[in-house]
Amino acid sequence: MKKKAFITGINGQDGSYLAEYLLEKEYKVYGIVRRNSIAEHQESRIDHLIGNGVETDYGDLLDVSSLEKMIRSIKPDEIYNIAAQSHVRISMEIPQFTVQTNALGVLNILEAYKNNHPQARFYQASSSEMFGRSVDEDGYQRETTKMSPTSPYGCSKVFGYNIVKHYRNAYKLFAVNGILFNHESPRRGSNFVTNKVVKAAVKIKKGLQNKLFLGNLNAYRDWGHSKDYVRAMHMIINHAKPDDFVCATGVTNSVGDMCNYVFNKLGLNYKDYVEQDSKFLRAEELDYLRGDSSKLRKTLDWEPHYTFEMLMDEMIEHWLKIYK
Ligand code: NAP
Ligand code: F7E
Repeated sequence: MKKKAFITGINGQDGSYLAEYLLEKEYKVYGIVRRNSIAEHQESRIDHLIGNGVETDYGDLLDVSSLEKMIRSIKPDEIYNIAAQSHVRISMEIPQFTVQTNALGVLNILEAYKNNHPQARFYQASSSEMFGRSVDEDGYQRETTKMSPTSPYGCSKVFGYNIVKHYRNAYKLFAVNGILFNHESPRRGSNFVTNKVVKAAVKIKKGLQNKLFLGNLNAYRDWGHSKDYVRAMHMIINHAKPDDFVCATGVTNSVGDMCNYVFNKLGLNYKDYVEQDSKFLRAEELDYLRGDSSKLRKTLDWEPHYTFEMLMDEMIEHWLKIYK
Protein backbone atom coordinates (compact mmCIF):
# COMPACT_ATOMS: atom_id res chain seq x y z
CA MET A 1 0.00 0.00 0.00
CA LYS A 2 1.17 3.55 -0.76
CA LYS A 3 2.46 5.58 2.17
CA LYS A 4 0.39 8.68 2.96
CA ALA A 5 1.79 12.11 3.80
CA PHE A 6 -0.13 15.12 5.10
CA ILE A 7 1.54 18.48 4.47
CA THR A 8 0.54 21.85 5.91
CA GLY A 9 1.86 24.72 3.79
CA ILE A 10 1.76 22.47 0.72
CA ASN A 11 1.34 25.44 -1.63
CA GLY A 12 4.42 27.23 -0.28
CA GLN A 13 7.96 26.95 -1.63
CA ASP A 14 9.02 23.90 0.44
CA GLY A 15 5.57 22.29 0.51
CA SER A 16 5.45 22.20 -3.29
CA TYR A 17 8.93 20.65 -3.67
CA LEU A 18 8.23 18.23 -0.82
CA ALA A 19 4.99 17.11 -2.50
CA GLU A 20 6.89 16.48 -5.76
CA TYR A 21 9.62 14.58 -3.93
CA LEU A 22 7.13 12.36 -2.08
CA LEU A 23 5.21 11.64 -5.29
CA GLU A 24 8.49 10.43 -6.84
CA LYS A 25 8.74 8.10 -3.84
CA GLU A 26 5.24 6.75 -4.59
CA TYR A 27 3.46 8.47 -1.68
CA LYS A 28 -0.13 9.63 -1.78
CA VAL A 29 0.03 13.28 -0.71
CA TYR A 30 -2.59 15.38 1.07
CA GLY A 31 -2.44 19.01 2.06
CA ILE A 32 -4.39 21.96 3.39
CA VAL A 33 -4.61 25.33 1.71
CA ARG A 34 -6.05 28.50 3.17
CA ARG A 35 -8.92 30.20 1.43
CA ASN A 36 -7.63 33.04 -0.78
CA SER A 37 -9.87 35.73 -2.26
CA ILE A 38 -8.16 35.22 -5.65
CA ALA A 39 -8.77 31.53 -6.26
CA GLU A 40 -6.30 31.46 -9.18
CA HIS A 41 -3.41 32.27 -6.79
CA GLN A 42 -4.31 29.59 -4.31
CA GLU A 43 -2.39 26.65 -5.69
CA SER A 44 -0.15 28.14 -8.39
CA ARG A 45 2.96 26.28 -7.14
CA ILE A 46 1.14 22.91 -7.08
CA ASP A 47 -1.41 23.24 -9.90
CA HIS A 48 0.49 20.60 -11.89
CA LEU A 49 0.23 18.11 -9.00
CA ILE A 50 -3.47 18.42 -8.18
CA GLY A 51 -5.25 15.25 -9.26
CA ASN A 52 -1.88 13.66 -10.04
CA GLY A 53 -1.34 12.14 -6.61
CA VAL A 54 -2.00 15.28 -4.56
CA GLU A 55 -5.31 16.19 -2.92
CA THR A 56 -6.00 19.39 -1.02
CA ASP A 57 -8.74 20.65 1.26
CA TYR A 58 -9.26 24.01 2.89
CA GLY A 59 -7.71 24.28 6.32
CA ASP A 60 -5.74 26.54 8.61
CA LEU A 61 -3.32 25.96 11.50
CA LEU A 62 -5.58 28.25 13.51
CA ASP A 63 -8.66 26.13 12.82
CA VAL A 64 -8.24 22.98 14.90
CA SER A 65 -11.38 21.38 13.48
CA SER A 66 -9.88 21.39 9.97
CA LEU A 67 -6.67 19.75 11.24
CA GLU A 68 -8.54 17.09 13.20
CA LYS A 69 -10.79 16.30 10.25
CA MET A 70 -7.82 15.85 7.89
CA ILE A 71 -5.75 13.73 10.29
CA ARG A 72 -8.74 11.55 11.29
CA SER A 73 -9.79 10.87 7.72
CA ILE A 74 -6.36 10.48 6.06
CA LYS A 75 -4.58 8.59 8.85
CA PRO A 76 -1.24 9.69 7.42
CA ASP A 77 2.03 7.83 7.95
CA GLU A 78 3.89 11.15 7.99
CA ILE A 79 2.76 14.67 8.94
CA TYR A 80 4.91 17.58 7.77
CA ASN A 81 4.09 20.86 9.52
CA ILE A 82 5.61 23.22 6.98
CA ALA A 83 3.03 26.03 7.21
CA ALA A 84 4.07 29.32 8.80
CA GLN A 85 4.09 33.07 8.44
CA SER A 86 7.65 32.70 7.21
CA HIS A 87 8.81 36.30 6.58
CA VAL A 88 11.04 37.63 9.37
CA ARG A 89 10.69 41.40 8.72
CA ILE A 90 6.94 41.07 8.18
CA SER A 91 6.74 39.23 11.53
CA MET A 92 7.63 42.62 13.04
CA GLU A 93 4.58 44.15 11.31
CA ILE A 94 2.14 41.30 12.12
CA PRO A 95 3.61 39.85 15.33
CA GLN A 96 0.37 38.49 16.77
CA PHE A 97 -0.63 36.63 13.61
CA THR A 98 2.93 35.30 13.27
CA VAL A 99 3.03 33.97 16.82
CA GLN A 100 -0.47 32.52 16.62
CA THR A 101 0.34 30.61 13.43
CA ASN A 102 3.94 29.61 14.15
CA ALA A 103 3.59 28.85 17.86
CA LEU A 104 -0.06 28.17 18.73
CA GLY A 105 -0.50 26.59 15.28
CA VAL A 106 2.16 23.97 16.11
CA LEU A 107 0.40 23.18 19.38
CA ASN A 108 -2.92 22.89 17.52
CA ILE A 109 -1.58 20.34 15.04
CA LEU A 110 0.32 18.42 17.74
CA GLU A 111 -2.92 18.05 19.69
CA ALA A 112 -4.83 16.96 16.58
CA TYR A 113 -2.05 14.41 15.89
CA LYS A 114 -1.81 13.10 19.46
CA ASN A 115 -5.57 12.75 19.91
CA ASN A 116 -6.45 11.33 16.50
CA HIS A 117 -3.53 9.43 14.99
CA PRO A 118 -0.50 9.19 17.30
CA GLN A 119 0.95 6.32 15.21
CA ALA A 120 2.05 8.87 12.58
CA ARG A 121 5.49 10.48 12.44
CA PHE A 122 5.60 14.29 12.72
CA TYR A 123 8.08 16.77 11.22
CA GLN A 124 8.28 20.41 12.39
CA ALA A 125 9.84 23.12 10.19
CA SER A 126 12.18 24.74 12.69
CA SER A 127 14.58 27.47 11.68
CA SER A 128 18.10 28.82 12.10
CA GLU A 129 16.39 32.11 13.09
CA MET A 130 16.00 30.46 16.52
CA PHE A 131 19.76 30.92 17.11
CA GLY A 132 19.54 34.66 16.57
CA ARG A 133 22.76 36.32 17.66
CA SER A 134 24.37 33.16 19.10
CA VAL A 135 27.39 31.90 17.23
CA ASP A 136 29.74 29.17 18.54
CA GLU A 137 33.41 30.07 18.90
CA ASP A 138 34.27 28.43 15.57
CA GLY A 139 31.79 30.68 13.72
CA TYR A 140 29.02 28.09 13.19
CA GLN A 141 25.57 27.36 14.61
CA ARG A 142 24.64 23.76 15.35
CA GLU A 143 22.10 21.70 17.34
CA THR A 144 23.78 22.63 20.65
CA THR A 145 24.07 26.39 19.99
CA LYS A 146 22.13 28.58 22.45
CA MET A 147 18.89 30.02 21.09
CA SER A 148 18.60 33.84 21.24
CA PRO A 149 16.03 34.84 18.61
CA THR A 150 15.85 38.41 17.32
CA SER A 151 12.31 38.62 15.89
CA PRO A 152 8.72 37.58 16.63
CA TYR A 153 9.30 34.95 13.92
CA GLY A 154 12.38 33.56 15.69
CA CYS A 155 10.63 33.58 19.08
CA SER A 156 7.60 31.78 17.66
CA LYS A 157 9.83 29.12 16.09
CA VAL A 158 11.59 28.53 19.44
CA PHE A 159 8.19 27.78 20.98
CA GLY A 160 7.35 25.39 18.12
CA TYR A 161 10.71 23.63 18.48
CA ASN A 162 10.36 23.18 22.24
CA ILE A 163 6.73 22.08 22.22
CA VAL A 164 7.59 19.38 19.66
CA LYS A 165 10.37 18.10 21.94
CA HIS A 166 7.99 18.19 24.90
CA TYR A 167 5.31 16.15 23.05
CA ARG A 168 7.99 13.69 21.94
CA ASN A 169 9.19 13.13 25.51
CA ALA A 170 5.87 13.36 27.34
CA TYR A 171 3.68 11.29 25.00
CA LYS A 172 6.32 9.12 23.28
CA LEU A 173 5.41 10.53 19.88
CA PHE A 174 7.74 10.28 16.86
CA ALA A 175 7.92 14.06 16.56
CA VAL A 176 11.08 15.72 15.17
CA ASN A 177 12.54 19.09 14.27
CA GLY A 178 14.55 19.98 11.17
CA ILE A 179 16.48 23.17 11.98
CA LEU A 180 16.87 24.53 8.47
CA PHE A 181 19.05 27.41 7.36
CA ASN A 182 17.93 29.71 4.51
CA HIS A 183 16.90 27.84 1.39
CA GLU A 184 15.77 29.34 -1.85
CA SER A 185 14.66 28.43 -5.37
CA PRO A 186 12.82 29.96 -8.33
CA ARG A 187 9.66 29.28 -6.25
CA ARG A 188 10.84 31.52 -3.39
CA GLY A 189 8.48 34.41 -2.61
CA SER A 190 9.87 37.49 -4.36
CA ASN A 191 9.92 39.55 -1.16
CA PHE A 192 12.74 37.38 0.23
CA VAL A 193 16.10 38.85 -0.62
CA THR A 194 17.47 36.28 -3.11
CA ASN A 195 14.49 36.23 -5.42
CA LYS A 196 13.99 39.98 -5.02
CA VAL A 197 17.57 40.61 -6.17
CA VAL A 198 17.56 38.09 -9.03
CA LYS A 199 14.19 39.24 -10.38
CA ALA A 200 15.22 42.93 -10.22
CA ALA A 201 18.65 42.31 -11.78
CA VAL A 202 17.04 40.53 -14.74
CA LYS A 203 14.46 43.31 -15.14
CA ILE A 204 17.26 45.91 -15.03
CA LYS A 205 19.18 43.94 -17.65
CA LYS A 206 16.07 43.92 -19.87
CA GLY A 207 15.50 47.66 -19.39
CA LEU A 208 12.30 47.09 -17.37
CA GLN A 209 13.54 48.57 -14.08
CA ASN A 210 16.12 51.22 -13.10
CA LYS A 211 16.91 50.76 -9.43
CA LEU A 212 16.75 48.12 -6.72
CA PHE A 213 16.01 49.23 -3.16
CA LEU A 214 17.30 46.95 -0.41
CA GLY A 215 17.88 47.00 3.34
CA ASN A 216 21.05 45.71 5.00
CA LEU A 217 23.71 44.51 2.52
CA ASN A 218 26.07 43.37 5.29
CA ALA A 219 24.00 40.50 6.68
CA TYR A 220 25.43 37.00 6.05
CA ARG A 221 23.25 34.00 5.23
CA ASP A 222 23.92 30.31 4.58
CA TRP A 223 21.84 29.83 1.41
CA GLY A 224 20.94 26.37 0.07
CA HIS A 225 18.40 25.02 -2.43
CA SER A 226 14.91 24.07 -1.25
CA LYS A 227 15.08 20.80 -3.22
CA ASP A 228 18.08 19.64 -1.17
CA TYR A 229 16.32 20.64 2.05
CA VAL A 230 13.03 18.80 1.42
CA ARG A 231 15.13 15.67 0.80
CA ALA A 232 16.60 16.23 4.27
CA MET A 233 13.09 16.57 5.77
CA HIS A 234 12.17 13.14 4.44
CA MET A 235 15.43 11.62 5.77
CA ILE A 236 14.92 13.18 9.21
CA ILE A 237 11.33 11.92 9.60
CA ASN A 238 12.41 8.44 8.44
CA HIS A 239 15.39 8.12 10.78
CA ALA A 240 15.36 5.07 13.09
CA LYS A 241 14.76 7.24 16.17
CA PRO A 242 13.14 10.64 16.69
CA ASP A 243 15.81 13.32 16.81
CA ASP A 244 16.49 16.94 15.74
CA PHE A 245 18.92 17.92 12.98
CA VAL A 246 20.46 21.08 11.55
CA CYS A 247 20.43 21.31 7.76
CA ALA A 248 22.80 23.83 6.14
CA THR A 249 25.44 24.14 3.43
CA GLY A 250 28.16 25.51 5.75
CA VAL A 251 28.90 28.31 3.25
CA THR A 252 27.93 31.86 4.11
CA ASN A 253 27.72 34.94 1.87
CA SER A 254 26.64 38.51 2.53
CA VAL A 255 23.66 40.08 0.76
CA GLY A 256 26.25 42.33 -0.96
CA ASP A 257 28.22 39.25 -2.14
CA MET A 258 24.99 37.79 -3.52
CA CYS A 259 24.14 41.04 -5.39
CA ASN A 260 27.68 41.10 -6.77
CA TYR A 261 27.40 37.51 -8.08
CA VAL A 262 23.97 37.98 -9.67
CA PHE A 263 24.59 41.36 -11.33
CA ASN A 264 28.05 40.24 -12.52
CA LYS A 265 26.52 37.16 -14.13
CA LEU A 266 24.31 39.53 -16.15
CA GLY A 267 27.26 41.78 -17.08
CA LEU A 268 26.24 44.55 -14.65
CA ASN A 269 27.81 46.25 -11.62
CA TYR A 270 25.32 46.13 -8.73
CA LYS A 271 26.75 49.34 -7.24
CA ASP A 272 25.27 51.27 -10.20
CA TYR A 273 21.73 50.12 -9.38
CA VAL A 274 21.33 49.14 -5.71
CA GLU A 275 20.25 51.77 -3.18
CA GLN A 276 19.32 51.47 0.45
CA ASP A 277 15.77 52.11 1.62
CA SER A 278 15.28 52.17 5.39
CA LYS A 279 11.88 50.52 5.06
CA PHE A 280 13.68 47.22 4.32
CA LEU A 281 15.85 47.47 7.46
CA ARG A 282 14.79 45.46 10.50
CA ALA A 283 14.12 46.71 14.04
CA GLU A 284 16.70 44.10 15.12
CA GLU A 285 18.92 42.44 12.51
CA LEU A 286 20.44 38.99 12.58
CA ASP A 287 23.88 39.64 11.16
CA TYR A 288 25.40 36.24 10.64
CA LEU A 289 24.22 32.69 9.96
CA ARG A 290 26.41 29.71 9.07
CA GLY A 291 25.28 26.20 9.85
CA ASP A 292 27.18 23.09 10.80
CA SER A 293 25.15 20.11 9.57
CA SER A 294 27.76 17.45 10.48
CA LYS A 295 25.18 15.49 12.49
CA LEU A 296 22.83 15.21 9.50
CA ARG A 297 25.71 14.42 7.12
CA LYS A 298 27.19 11.72 9.36
CA THR A 299 23.98 10.13 10.63
CA LEU A 300 21.82 10.25 7.52
CA ASP A 301 24.42 10.69 4.77
CA TRP A 302 22.82 13.95 3.57
CA GLU A 303 24.73 16.41 1.49
CA PRO A 304 23.58 19.29 -0.70
CA HIS A 305 23.62 18.80 -4.47
CA TYR A 306 23.49 22.53 -5.16
CA THR A 307 26.24 25.08 -4.52
CA PHE A 308 25.41 28.74 -3.90
CA GLU A 309 26.44 29.52 -7.49
CA MET A 310 24.26 26.73 -8.98
CA LEU A 311 21.31 27.98 -6.94
CA MET A 312 21.73 31.56 -8.14
CA ASP A 313 22.24 30.44 -11.74
CA GLU A 314 18.99 28.45 -11.67
CA MET A 315 17.12 31.46 -10.30
CA ILE A 316 18.65 33.75 -12.93
CA GLU A 317 17.65 31.31 -15.71
CA HIS A 318 14.10 31.23 -14.33
CA TRP A 319 13.65 35.02 -14.49
CA LEU A 320 15.41 35.26 -17.87
CA LYS A 321 12.77 32.88 -19.29
CA ILE A 322 9.97 35.03 -17.86
CA TYR A 323 11.40 38.37 -19.12
CA LYS A 324 12.57 37.04 -22.50
P1 NAP B 1 6.43 29.89 2.35
O1 NAP B 1 6.78 29.74 0.91
O2 NAP B 1 6.14 31.24 2.90
O3 NAP B 1 5.16 28.93 2.63
C1 NAP B 1 4.45 29.02 3.83
C2 NAP B 1 3.19 28.20 3.70
O4 NAP B 1 2.46 28.27 4.93
C3 NAP B 1 2.22 28.68 2.61
O5 NAP B 1 1.64 27.56 1.99
C4 NAP B 1 1.17 29.44 3.42
O6 NAP B 1 -0.08 29.52 2.79
C5 NAP B 1 1.09 28.56 4.65
N1 NAP B 1 0.47 29.21 5.79
C6 NAP B 1 0.76 30.42 6.34
N2 NAP B 1 -0.04 30.64 7.40
C7 NAP B 1 -0.85 29.56 7.54
C8 NAP B 1 -1.88 29.20 8.43
N3 NAP B 1 -2.27 30.00 9.43
N4 NAP B 1 -2.50 27.99 8.27
C9 NAP B 1 -2.14 27.18 7.24
N5 NAP B 1 -1.19 27.47 6.35
C10 NAP B 1 -0.55 28.65 6.50
O7 NAP B 1 7.58 29.25 3.27
P2 NAP B 1 8.73 28.19 2.90
O8 NAP B 1 9.94 28.92 2.47
O9 NAP B 1 8.16 27.13 2.05
O10 NAP B 1 9.05 27.61 4.34
C11 NAP B 1 8.41 26.42 4.82
C12 NAP B 1 8.56 26.32 6.33
O11 NAP B 1 9.94 26.24 6.67
C13 NAP B 1 8.02 27.49 7.13
O12 NAP B 1 7.53 26.98 8.34
C14 NAP B 1 9.23 28.35 7.39
O13 NAP B 1 9.03 29.14 8.55
C15 NAP B 1 10.28 27.29 7.59
N6 NAP B 1 11.64 27.66 7.25
C16 NAP B 1 11.92 28.17 6.03
C17 NAP B 1 13.23 28.46 5.68
C18 NAP B 1 13.57 28.99 4.33
O14 NAP B 1 14.68 29.53 4.18
N7 NAP B 1 12.72 28.85 3.33
C19 NAP B 1 14.26 28.21 6.62
C20 NAP B 1 13.93 27.67 7.86
C21 NAP B 1 12.62 27.37 8.16
P3 NAP B 1 -0.50 30.84 1.93
O15 NAP B 1 0.10 30.63 0.57
O16 NAP B 1 -1.99 30.78 1.95
O17 NAP B 1 0.07 32.02 2.64
O1 F7E C 1 16.48 38.10 4.40
C1 F7E C 1 18.55 41.13 4.26
C2 F7E C 1 17.71 40.89 5.51
O2 F7E C 1 14.02 37.94 4.08
C3 F7E C 1 17.83 37.70 4.34
C4 F7E C 1 13.08 32.86 5.93
O3 F7E C 1 12.91 31.79 5.04
O4 F7E C 1 15.38 32.33 6.37
C5 F7E C 1 14.51 33.34 5.89
O5 F7E C 1 14.60 34.51 6.68
C6 F7E C 1 18.74 38.86 4.72
C7 F7E C 1 18.33 39.58 6.00
O6 F7E C 1 15.36 35.89 4.78
C8 F7E C 1 16.50 43.08 2.00
O7 F7E C 1 17.84 41.97 6.43
C9 F7E C 1 18.51 43.17 2.82
O8 F7E C 1 19.47 39.86 6.77
O9 F7E C 1 15.55 36.71 2.49
P1 F7E C 1 15.29 37.18 3.86
P2 F7E C 1 15.59 35.73 6.35
O10 F7E C 1 15.10 36.89 7.11
O11 F7E C 1 16.99 35.31 6.57
C10 F7E C 1 15.13 31.89 7.72
C11 F7E C 1 16.13 30.80 8.04
C12 F7E C 1 13.71 31.50 7.93
O12 F7E C 1 13.42 30.62 8.72
C13 F7E C 1 12.68 32.40 7.33
O13 F7E C 1 11.43 31.70 7.22
O14 F7E C 1 18.65 39.84 3.68
N1 F7E C 1 17.93 42.06 3.32
N2 F7E C 1 17.65 43.82 2.02
C14 F7E C 1 16.69 41.97 2.82
N3 F7E C 1 15.72 41.04 3.02
C15 F7E C 1 14.54 41.21 2.36
N4 F7E C 1 13.57 40.29 2.51
N5 F7E C 1 14.32 42.30 1.55
C16 F7E C 1 15.27 43.27 1.34
O15 F7E C 1 15.05 44.24 0.61
